[in-house]
Amino acid sequence: MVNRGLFIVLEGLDRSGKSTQVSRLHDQLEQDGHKARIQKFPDRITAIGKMIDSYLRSEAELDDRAVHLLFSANRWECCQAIEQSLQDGVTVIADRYAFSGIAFSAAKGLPFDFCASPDIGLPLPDVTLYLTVSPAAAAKRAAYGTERYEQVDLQNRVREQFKLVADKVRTMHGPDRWVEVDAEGSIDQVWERIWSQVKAIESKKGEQIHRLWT
Ligand code: T5A
Ligand code: NA
Repeated sequence: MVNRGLFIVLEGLDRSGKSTQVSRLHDQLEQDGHKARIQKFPDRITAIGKMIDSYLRSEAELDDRAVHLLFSANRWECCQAIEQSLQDGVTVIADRYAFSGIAFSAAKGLPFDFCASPDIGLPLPDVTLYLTVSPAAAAKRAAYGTERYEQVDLQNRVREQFKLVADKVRTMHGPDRWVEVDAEGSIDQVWERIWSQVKAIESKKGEQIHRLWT
């Protein structure tokens, strides 16, 4: 029987360097002979993803709760494929996941428990690497674009909500499921920190997949 793949999530504020590191991790794993694939959330390709995309680009208006549920539905529609990949021995690297779902919607003012509940039962990542950058360092990177949530005051509220999300993950699933990674410094420096964390979870390939928030 093949070992299952690992389920690794990268989270962080906008511009923390997630996508850069996700693709680097993917390339390194393949170079080392592992099977790996990237799953971006939101997945803007599906019918639900297209609605989310037009909302984020401010081409459509949606009720806060409705769009929150769309982000969650977007994860549920990808969840079978994720589990299949893991069973087939493919490591899945997710660029954001349910944790962004809570942090952004709660930062807009929705109740935290409401934000967490639609994702109950999704596959639990083996580890979530939370990339931390100070607001000042993030602002020095490529300027925020025009997407809906790319504003400094909202990002500061999102950062506060991510602290509560981290507490919930550590309390319910154990401290090793949520790891903060200092994302300041060069891309190479951040990469070294990420790679050492990924190497530390190899043994989880023998464990069964758990369920989020259960
Ligand atoms: N959202 C998402 C919800 O509200 N609910 C949900 O459930 C989910 C899943 C879109 C929005 O959706 C919200 C959150 C978001 O606001 P997205 O598509 O992931 O989410 O957002 P993107 O705009 O694609 O990605 P980010 O803006 O978050 O950027 P990344 O991926 O963190 O950063 P990256 O790698 O693209 O890098 C940004 C810039 O910085 C440079 C890069 O070259 C690039 O120019 N950079 C560095 N510069 C200096 N030093 C380093 N170490 C650097 N690393 C990267
Ligand atoms: Na990104």
